[in-house]
Amino acid sequence: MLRAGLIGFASTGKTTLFHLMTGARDAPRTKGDVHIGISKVPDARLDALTAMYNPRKRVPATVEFTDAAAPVRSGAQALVDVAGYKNADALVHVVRAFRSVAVAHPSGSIDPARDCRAMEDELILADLGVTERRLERVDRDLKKSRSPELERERDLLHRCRQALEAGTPLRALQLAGEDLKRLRGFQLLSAKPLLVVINLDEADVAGVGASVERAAALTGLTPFLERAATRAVALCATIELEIAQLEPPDAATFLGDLGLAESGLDRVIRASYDLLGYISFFTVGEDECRAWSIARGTHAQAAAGEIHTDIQRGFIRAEVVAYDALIARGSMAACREHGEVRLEGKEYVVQDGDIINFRFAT
Ligand SMILES: Nc1nc2c(ncn2[C@@H]2O[C@H](COP(=O)(O)OP(=O)(O)OP(=O)(O)O)[C@@H](O)[C@H]2O)c(=O)[nH]1
Ligand SMILES: [Mg+2]
Repeated sequence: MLRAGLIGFASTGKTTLFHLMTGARDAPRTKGDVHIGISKVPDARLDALTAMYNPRKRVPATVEFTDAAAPVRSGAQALVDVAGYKNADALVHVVRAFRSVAVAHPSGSIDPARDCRAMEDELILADLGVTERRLERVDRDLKKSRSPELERERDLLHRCRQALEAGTPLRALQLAGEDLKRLRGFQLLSAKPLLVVINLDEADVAGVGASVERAAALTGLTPFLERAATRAVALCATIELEIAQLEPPDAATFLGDLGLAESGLDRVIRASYDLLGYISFFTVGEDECRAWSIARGTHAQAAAGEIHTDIQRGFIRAEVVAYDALIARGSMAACREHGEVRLEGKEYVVQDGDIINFRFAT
């Protein structure tokens, strides 16, 4: 499951977006609280597979969202120790571009570019603190006993500190292999892929549509968004929330009137998947049709581990058929007849849309 933490200054629309994404309809959240909700990933392919198998259960992939009230003074520092942020795969920065005079802006004016830079500084500052503390600990440990792993960790921490001091978020560091894994282990906020959600004004939605370029130009965010590992989605959270409460045909009409092909929920989820390089594979049967999310490039055996560690451990083979082939042939049996069900080993790189039956020994 993909985990995303919503961040942003006070009253930018984080909780509104949280409601949109998770469908949570409960009482207003109290300040200082952290809330976690689950969003079901909309997936037309899972719909088609469900229609084919008519299973007892349809289980979509899920994204877990964490929403905390904006830390008023302590900034991102307050998020450093919150599990939902520390463990997040990505951060979603909700930036206020809506103008409503009814909602006060803590900085007194609407300026999305300023807020994006300020949030970046907050993340960097918070990471600098964590990096310093970690470095002190590693140095202390190294005095007691030398180990090559600790030395590599220290070198990487030095690199992180250098980048942070220069005002560079760690997600912009070009790391690979073990260092990338180590960096993830540090759980630093600026190292996480960042999705910027531009919370548009109601009056701007029709002109912008789903175009991030137009939204960025309108809100002065173009230079900021040209950075690496940063993607954006433009939507108006309050309008999207209204639309989400309509019956599907009405919702489609409303979206169409605004020049939108997809709901805000769909766009935020898809952008998150793209940002993280996540893909889906499916397991099918009469009992259950289910979508699973994995990072692009994941091998079959590791993908099996998403389902159950026993399947990963006892992995023998993966029976794989491409989604398009299954839909074109109309059934698994027809795919088998035409030799379209492949037997793959543990090193097979799972492709987006693969339908997999894992064979394993218990
Ligand atoms: N006009 C307008 N108002 C919005 C929009 N999104 C949110 N708001 C309003 O702004 C106020 C704050 O929204 P929230 O979603 O609670 O913001 P938040 O970021 O969770 O705020 P904190 O948790 O207090 O930091 C509410 O009154 C929302 O109705 C929007 O797109 N347009
Ligand atoms: Mg809130």
